[in-house]
Amino acid sequence: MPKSQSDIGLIGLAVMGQNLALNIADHGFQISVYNRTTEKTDKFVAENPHTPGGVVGTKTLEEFVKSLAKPRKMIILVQAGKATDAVIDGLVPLLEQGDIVIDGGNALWTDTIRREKALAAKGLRFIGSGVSGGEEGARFGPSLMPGGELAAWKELKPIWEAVAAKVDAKTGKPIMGATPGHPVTGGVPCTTYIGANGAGHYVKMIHNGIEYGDMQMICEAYALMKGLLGLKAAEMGAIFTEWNAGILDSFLIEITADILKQKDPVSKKPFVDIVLDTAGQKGTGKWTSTNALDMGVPAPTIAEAVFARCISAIKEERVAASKILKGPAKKYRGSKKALLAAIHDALYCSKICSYAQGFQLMRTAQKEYGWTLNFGEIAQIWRGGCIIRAAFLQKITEAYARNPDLANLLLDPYFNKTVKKAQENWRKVISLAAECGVAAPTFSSALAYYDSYRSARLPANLLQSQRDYFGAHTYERTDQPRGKFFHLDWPEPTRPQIAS
Ligand code: 2AM
Repeated sequence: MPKSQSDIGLIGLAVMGQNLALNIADHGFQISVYNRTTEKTDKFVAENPHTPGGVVGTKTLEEFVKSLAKPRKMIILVQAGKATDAVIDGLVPLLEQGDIVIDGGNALWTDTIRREKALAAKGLRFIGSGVSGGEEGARFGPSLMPGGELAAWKELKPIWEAVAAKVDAKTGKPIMGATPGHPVTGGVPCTTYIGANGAGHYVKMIHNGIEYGDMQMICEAYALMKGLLGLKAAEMGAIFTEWNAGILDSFLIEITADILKQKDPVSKKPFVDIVLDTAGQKGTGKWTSTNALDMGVPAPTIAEAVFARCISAIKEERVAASKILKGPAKKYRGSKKALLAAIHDALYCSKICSYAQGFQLMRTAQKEYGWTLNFGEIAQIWRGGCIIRAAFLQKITEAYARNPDLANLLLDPYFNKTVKKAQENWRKVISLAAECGVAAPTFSSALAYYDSYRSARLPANLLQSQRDYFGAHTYERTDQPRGKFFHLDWPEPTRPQIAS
């Protein structure tokens, strides 16, 4: 028997919206759905008549709003940006004080801050929730990163905790095996209150930046195996499967193993070998990198991952350049086993640096935006459901449990020890990559980050001298307290005379 009013509503029935709606209904919540194009709503409702909670189709926003129990809760899952604003503008006149609008799209966090403020002024509550895990995650358990008013979150919490991915309380590993109508129950939900206004969408953006890094780092491991050892796709697939049983155990390593073993159904060649080497992007990695530049926080590895996609995109130019620009002829002739172990370690060390950068960004952003982020919990809710889910995140949670004010992940005893032990291998890989002409931008940038971060003295003394020389930008002295600025009266530059 359907309830007279639904527990929650959802606007936007593209694949993510449909899957999240079905996930919610599978947990016994009645959900009203609305889509701008009504045919999509009708089709969706007709195709899903037996969900445990029930799906109620509505044809107008008025009908949609009226169908919801108060205080109304409604999720918007439309394209980020203008479409989200258009839907909010349509909803606002129909809502009442205390109603809760939840944006589950990939919104820019500053948009979420703006929207939360505008709705709060009207007595409405707004939650910006990151939803990660792609279509599969939305259907059977995503990682959910909600930000907004705490009281509003408490109203949403039972639904968000029910539909989120679950991890085993003891091992921290994702609990899999959900099927339509039979969701996973029990376990620890991969959602927690992140913070006020845009905090959830900010943390989702950082998740995506880290995801860019993880993906590119795996690609570099692949490029090195191929370029230095000449391995074939299937062989590399087997190596990734092996790696997935260790500390690199993660969704991205697992799918990489599957991909490398996959044959192209048309040519019967390894699937990866027929895929064109140009990568697209939707912008969240760029947002992360732009934000790093804006805040002055070093996140070079994440930015390199974005640039790696950019350079991949100029395929024709690269093909032309490949005929003109020559690299070294040197080949690797050492032990295959030793090099594979070294690539493994280089990948793990680079990954640690990339995550260190992501967490540094969040650490600075919380000061900038007045949030109090719980880094251990953030790592915890990324253990299941999302694209970067990995055993390694447990190590991050443990690091922040040891020290919630940890300045940098690298300083945690576990990560410090790991990098100390593995760095010889990491350096060997970077040298070989350079000597043999295999590009490894994120591996190399991560090592430069590590070496810079552990340097008590960088060459910026010379840089600041240059600035003082040409622009009187002043400098601080090593023999004086910080914050005291000096300027040297430099001799007139003796520029070479240009012959007239
Ligand atoms: P549609 O099916 O009517 O195109 C992803 O594109 C989802 O966002 C779709 O459900 C789409 O609805 C919806 N959408 C895109 N722009 C929209 C807008 N301006 N107003 C309402 N929904 C929109």
